[in-house]
Amino acid sequence: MLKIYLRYTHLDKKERLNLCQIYIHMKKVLVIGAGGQIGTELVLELRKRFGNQSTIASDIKDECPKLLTEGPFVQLDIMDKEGVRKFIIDQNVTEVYLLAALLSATAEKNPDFAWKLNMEGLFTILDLAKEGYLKKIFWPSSIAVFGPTTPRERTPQYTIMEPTTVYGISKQAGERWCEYYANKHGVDIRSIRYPGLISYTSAPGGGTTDYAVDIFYKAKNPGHFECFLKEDTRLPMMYMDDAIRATVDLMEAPAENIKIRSSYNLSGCDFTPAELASEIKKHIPTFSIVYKPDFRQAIADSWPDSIDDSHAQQDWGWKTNFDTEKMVSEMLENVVA
Ligand code: NAD
Ligand code: AKB
Repeated sequence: MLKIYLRYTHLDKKERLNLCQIYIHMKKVLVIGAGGQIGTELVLELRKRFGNQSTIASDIKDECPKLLTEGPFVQLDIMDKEGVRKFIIDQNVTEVYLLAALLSATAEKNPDFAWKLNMEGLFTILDLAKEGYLKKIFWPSSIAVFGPTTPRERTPQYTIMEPTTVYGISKQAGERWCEYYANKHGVDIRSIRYPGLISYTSAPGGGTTDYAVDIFYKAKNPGHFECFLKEDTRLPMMYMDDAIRATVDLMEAPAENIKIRSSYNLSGCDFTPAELASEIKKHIPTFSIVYKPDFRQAIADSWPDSIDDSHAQQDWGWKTNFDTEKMVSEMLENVVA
């Protein structure tokens, strides 16, 4: 330990102590799908907390995202079961964050492939944990597990779940399998039902909530936005800072606190396109918006308006930091259009 402390003199004291922590716990994290909207920011946060070498970023894309070049990157296809197994076992990976998936809008265009990608990768990782190769897994679910028969307002953790999209069906099935592996095989799986995530570091990858990111770029340039949802479509949303903090906090919480092994409801803020536009207009008074709903409207109509996340609050101390107003200010400050 002293060797580590004395060798890395270019690091400050906190970073050296972090490195020692890694050594003690032999934490080796693999993020699969690291080149996407969540992965990019998640890898940066994991490396900030546990050191650059602690976290291997991986993606089917062969090029390491520019922001992630400070630490290891490997090209991995989650559908290549044997390749993924070999890498995890050979590299002594201890934790996996499995992010690779097709999101709601893209999945509707290619349902067979979406089902395959969203489910097969999960089994590969669950089985590695069952066999004792992994200590912990993070796998994200979504508000898409809910459907038109779910209570829309402050949707409870336990409620009717009849999703109507292939994406939602894959997330609901995934949740059931996660809980099954936890109960039957003692797998330490942790999961969050993310709402629509809003960020400026990496573009969103084909979801129904993507309008709430694109609107900021168009508000800055050209100052006009054509929205693919109706003006009064309320959806649960969350600023990426909150989502990343929640994810790492959940993964670092003591195992006995994690009472839910399917997936936790999580709430940030909620708004309609019209409300978001009016908040943006406070900063850019000339901003204009028109509404031209497309096939994504039906998906949005099947999802909740807002989420009750009291279980996450009770079990591992979750609390949101960003309301709509604060999120809009941060986005407009940081988006480069
Ligand atoms: P994204 O589409 O931005 O990123 C997914 C990444 O996975 C991409 O970089 C892609 O290249 C990679 N990938 C695709 N196929 C792969 C394969 N076969 N092997 C390895 N990598 C592959 O998605 P995201 O928004 O970052 O979402 C990550 C996870 O979080 C998904 O499971 C998604 O369902 C879930 N989620 C996201 C949101 C959101 O608003 N972003 C909300 C709820 C749930
Ligand atoms: C999507 O719109 O598909 C995602 C999600 C809420 O899961 N952002």
